Amino acid sequence: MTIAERPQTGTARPRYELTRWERRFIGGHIWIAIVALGIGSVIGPLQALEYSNVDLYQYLEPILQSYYQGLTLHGVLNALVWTTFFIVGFTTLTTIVGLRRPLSHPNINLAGFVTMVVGLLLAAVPLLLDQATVLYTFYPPLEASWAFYVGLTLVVVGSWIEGVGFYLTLAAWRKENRGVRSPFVALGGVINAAMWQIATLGIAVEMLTMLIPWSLGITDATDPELARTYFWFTGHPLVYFWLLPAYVSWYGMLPKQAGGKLFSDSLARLAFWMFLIVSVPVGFHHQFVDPGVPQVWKWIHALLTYSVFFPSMLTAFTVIASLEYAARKRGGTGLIGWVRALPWDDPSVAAQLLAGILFMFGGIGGLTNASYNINLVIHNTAWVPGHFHLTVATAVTLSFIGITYWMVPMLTGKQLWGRRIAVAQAWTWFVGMVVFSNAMHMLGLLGAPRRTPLGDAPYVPEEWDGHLLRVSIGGTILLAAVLMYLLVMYKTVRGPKAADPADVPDMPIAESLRHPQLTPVWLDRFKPWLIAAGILLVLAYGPQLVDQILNMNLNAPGVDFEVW
Ligand code: HAS
Ligand code: CU
Repeated sequence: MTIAERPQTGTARPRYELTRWERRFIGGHIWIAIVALGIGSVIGPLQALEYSNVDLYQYLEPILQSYYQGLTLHGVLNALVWTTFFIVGFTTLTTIVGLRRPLSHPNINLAGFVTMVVGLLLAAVPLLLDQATVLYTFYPPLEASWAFYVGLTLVVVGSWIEGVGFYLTLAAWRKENRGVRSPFVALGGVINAAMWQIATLGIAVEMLTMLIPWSLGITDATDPELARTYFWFTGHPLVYFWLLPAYVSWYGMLPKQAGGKLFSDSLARLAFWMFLIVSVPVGFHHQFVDPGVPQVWKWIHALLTYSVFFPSMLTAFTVIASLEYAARKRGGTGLIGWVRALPWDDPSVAAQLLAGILFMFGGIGGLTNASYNINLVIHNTAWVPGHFHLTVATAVTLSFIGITYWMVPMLTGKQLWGRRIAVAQAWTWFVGMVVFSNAMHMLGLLGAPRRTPLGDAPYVPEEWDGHLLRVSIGGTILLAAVLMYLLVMYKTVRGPKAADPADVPDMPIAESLRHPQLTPVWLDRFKPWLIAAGILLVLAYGPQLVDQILNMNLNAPGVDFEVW
C-alpha cells in the first residue's frame, strides 16, 4: 500500500467512544464557559443602550453599582472566562479524539481544572462586590482586591497544568506511533497550549512581583508603565490563544462539515508554527502612545505585527480553498456562486462561515491598528471595541458557538434542539454585529473615546448621534442572539437522549487532500520552532524589558473608580 492509500491518522472510523468521565470532564469546562458567556453577554447590551442614554443600570443597583462594574464583568466573563474554559475543554476533546487515545495523565488535567475553578470562584467574589472594578485589562493604578489578582492567576496556572497534560498525552501518542505525523486537529491545540505558556509569563511576573504584593499592602505604590509592558507581553498573544482553537476548527473540521477536504495539511501546520513564533513579540503595538517605551521598539513591534498578519492570510487562503473544493463537489459553480452550495442549513457551518466573513473586516481593522502612525488616530477610541467585537466576539465566539452545536450533543448523547433556530441565531449575531461594530468604528473615527458611557456625556457632538443609536440597536439585536443561543443549549441539554446513537454527532475531522504523511517532518517537530520563538522573544523584548525593570518607579498609589 502506498502512503497515499493509507487511512489518514485521526480520521479513521469507527467513531472513537469517549468514556463517561471524559464526557463529564470536558462538559464541565464547556458548561462553565457557556454560563460565563450567558451572564457576560447579557451585560453587554446594558452598555450599548447607555450609548443612547437608556440607563438600565439604575434598576440593577443592588447587583451592579456602576457602568464600570458592568463593563468589567462583561470583559472578564466574555473575554477571559468563556474563552479560557471553552478552549481548555475543547482542546481536551481534540487531543483525545484527534489522537484516538485517552489522556495519559488524567489526574494532571483534573488538577488543572480544579485550580481553574478555584481561581474563578475567588475572582468572582470581588468582581460581584464591586471591589475589582478595574476592567479586563486591570491596568494599575486602578486597584482591585487581592482576591481578583490571585483568582485570575490561578485560572492561568490551571490552564498551564492542563497544557502539561496535553503535551504528555501527545508525547505518549508519538511513542506509540513512531514516524507517523501527528494528527493536525490534536497538534493544533497543543501548539496553542505551548504558545500560551510562553505568552503568560508576562502576566505571571506582573501578578507575582507587582499586583499581588501591592494589593496585599506589601508595597504601597506601583509602576504603571512596567505593568502595562508585562500585561501586553501576554495581552497580545492572548488574542491568538482565543483565535487558534477556532482555526483548528476552520482547518481541521469545517471542510469535513462542508463535505470536502482540507486543502493543505502543510499550510495549516505552517500557520500554527508561525503563530508560535510571532504571536508574543508584538505587544508594543498596544503601547504606541506609551511615553515610557522608546520609538524604536514600537517600530520593531509594528513590523513584527505585519508578520503575524501573514499566517492569518495563509488561513484565509487555505480555508476558503477547502470550502471551494467542498462546494464544487456539492455541485456549486461560478466564480463566487459556489458559496451558495455550502451547507448553510447546518447551524454549525453557518455560524463558522459568518464568523469567517466578519473576520476579514476585523483583520483589515487589525492592520490599521498595527500601523504606528494610523494607530494614533484610533487608539483609545470606540474603534478599538469595534475591532475586537469582530475578532474575539465574532470570529472566535461565533465559531465556538458553532462548535458547540455539534459538541454539546456529542457530549450529552442528544440531538441538537431547534436546528433552524440555531441557524437563525448565527444570522442574528452576524447582523447585530455588523450594525454594532460598524457604528463603533465610525464613532472611533469621529473621535469618540472607548470605555465611556457616551449617551449622557456633556460633550457629545451631533454627528455622533446616528452612530450612537446604531450601537444601541446592534447591542439589542445581539441580546436576542445570545438569548436564542442559551435557549438552544438549554433545550438540547434538557432534551431526551437520542434513540439511535447514530443520530448523535461525532467530532468532524477533515481529511487532507494530500496525505499528511507527505507533510515535511519539520512541520511536525516542536523543538526548532520553540527555539526560534525563544530567540525572537529575547531579541524583541529583552533589552527594553530589562531597561524598564532596572528603571522601575514604584510611585503610583492605587485608585478605584469611586475616587475617580
Ligand atoms: Fe487586534 C487591539 C492588531 C487580530 C483582539 N485586538 C485589540 C484588542 C483586542 C483585539 C481584544 O496593532 C483590544 C485590546 C484592548 O482592550 O486594548 N489585531 C491586530 C492585528 C490582527 C489582530 C494586526 N485582534 C485580532 C484577533 C483578536 C484581536 C484575532 C481576537 C481574537 N489589535 C491590533 C492592534 C491593537 C489591537 C494594533 C491595538 C489597538 C489600540 O490602539 O489599542 C491580525 O492578526 C489580523 C489578521 C487577520 C486577517 C483576516 C484573515 C481572514 C480570515 C477569514 C477567512 C474567511 C473564512 C470564511 C474562513 C488577515 C482568516 C469564508 C466564508 C465563505 C462564505 C467563503
Ligand atoms: Cu494586539
